[in-house]
Amino acid sequence: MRKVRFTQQNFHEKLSTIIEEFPLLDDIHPFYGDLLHVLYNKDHYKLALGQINTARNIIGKIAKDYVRLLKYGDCLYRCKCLKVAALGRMCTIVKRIEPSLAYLEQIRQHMARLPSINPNARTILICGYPNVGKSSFINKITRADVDVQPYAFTTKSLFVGHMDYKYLRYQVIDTPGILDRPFEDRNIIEMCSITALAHLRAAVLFFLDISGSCGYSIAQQAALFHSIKSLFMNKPLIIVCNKIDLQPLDGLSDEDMKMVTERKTDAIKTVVTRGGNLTMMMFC
Ligand SMILES: Nc1nc2c(ncn2[C@@H]2O[C@H](COP(=O)(O)OP(=O)(O)OP(=O)(O)O)[C@@H](O)[C@H]2O)c(=O)[nH]1
Ligand SMILES: [Mg+2]
Repeated sequence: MRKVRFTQQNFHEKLSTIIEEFPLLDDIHPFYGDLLHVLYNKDHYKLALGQINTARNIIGKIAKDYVRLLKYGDCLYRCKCLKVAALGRMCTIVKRIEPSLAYLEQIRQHMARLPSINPNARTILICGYPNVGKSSFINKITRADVDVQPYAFTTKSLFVGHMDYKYLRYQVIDTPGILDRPFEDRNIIEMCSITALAHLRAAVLFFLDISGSCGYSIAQQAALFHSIKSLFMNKPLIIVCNKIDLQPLDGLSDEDMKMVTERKTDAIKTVVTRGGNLTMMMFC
């Protein structure tokens, strides 16, 4: 009886630790809740945890039943058989939840690598089309070391860096590029950025590559601005015109200039940068 109870307690402790230590999606900050949903799908996650909970209960029931039978066991041989059967059934239950355990382990490892973003800290969020120079900028102003490459979707997840300015600490978040396309077509990488924009109370820097060397025209970038404008609501917004070394602002065609300056009405400021250099020149 002691062996059966001991095994049940062991399984109970181990499985309870797993259930308790995985965050409950409804209890955590909506930013993390949504991010986990985007990355792993809420339903799969809940289902896996639910299966572990069920296994824990079944093991408890098996132990209770067999301990009762053992109490009335009439000979040692019979008791031994009952013990073997009890342990065997418990092991079968655990073997059955193996795929759920493997899935949760995968999520655990991935979660551990997520950046530690504090949703309540003073935050600057860098967003825009792919390849416009967002990561170059965060690398300049913080000690973050985000990969910079001359092609789109170099950044595939959120990155965080910190900087101090006038004795205040700022959390700076670099997001993957977003393409202007319908919401349903967006991939997981883009949805990370959308989640950050939707949930974090942050000052938003919207990057525009005015030289077009990113492979997208100013018109395309302006269209993206319009389609995600609702996510900027109630947030300080700054339009950053980047890569002015390749294309000075005054050299822009009238049409493009109009598109850049139109954004002014939405933004509190428009600034220009070169090579992520912080000597920003304000032109509005
Ligand atoms: N000439 C010039 N090139 C720049 C400037 N800023 C960034 N670049 C270049 O633009 C390319 C893309 O830069 P990234 O910082 O990786 O752009 P990103 O927006 O983070 O791109 P994704 O992560 O793919 O969304 C790199 O080759 C940079 O060297 C700039 O001010 N001037
Ligand atoms: Mg990047």
